[in-house]
Amino acid sequence: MAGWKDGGGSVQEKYRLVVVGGGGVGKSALTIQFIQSYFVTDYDPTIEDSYTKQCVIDERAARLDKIYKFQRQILRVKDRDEFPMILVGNKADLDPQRQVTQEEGQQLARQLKVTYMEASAKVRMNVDQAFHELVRVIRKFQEQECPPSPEPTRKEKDKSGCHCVIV
Ligand SMILES: Nc1nc2c(ncn2[C@@H]2O[C@H](COP(=O)(O)OP(=O)(O)OP(=O)(O)O)[C@@H](O)[C@H]2O)c(=O)[nH]1
Ligand SMILES: [Mg+2]
Repeated sequence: MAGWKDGGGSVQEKYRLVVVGGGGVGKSALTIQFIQSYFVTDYDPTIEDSYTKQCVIDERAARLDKIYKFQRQILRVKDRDEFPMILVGNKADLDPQRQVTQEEGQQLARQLKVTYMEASAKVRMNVDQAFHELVRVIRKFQEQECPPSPEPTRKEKDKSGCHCVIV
């Protein structure tokens, strides 16, 4: 997280969120629904994308073992045993064609020690909530890691990192 001051003199927090998951699970659709509030029906596989959105939060599936691999890789790259993540099961509007039950999703999330949410980019269900929840998880993690000090050093301010949401 990096902090900067806007024109009004108040400090705004900046979070870098990453959406990872298998091809076609709806990572772009969820992100575009969150940022631009519309549903992309076409499937155009992403090579690389990034988006920016300002918002105020609280005033201030394919095979499951796919997911283990993502978490392991993120923890390895971050060189940590824990990192802020949530697990999101997208395409909840396609309930009759469900391949992963809610219970399986919840069980996996318990094993990964992360929050589980079901969402739908199509009907805009739990889209904002998923991204907002991730920011809350990051905030909690950062408070535990480094309780706020009155004057962070420049070096501390520059320690911005990525925080992940898994689909
Ligand atoms: N019914 C339904 N379709 C969805 C939903 N989210 C995405 N889709 C569709 O699924 C397809 C793939 O969505 P993308 O968002 O492009 O998938 P992606 O995870 O970004 O895929 P890659 O970039 O290849 O990794 C598109 O045709 C979307 O319209 C959803 O919540 N419900
Ligand atoms: Mg994509």
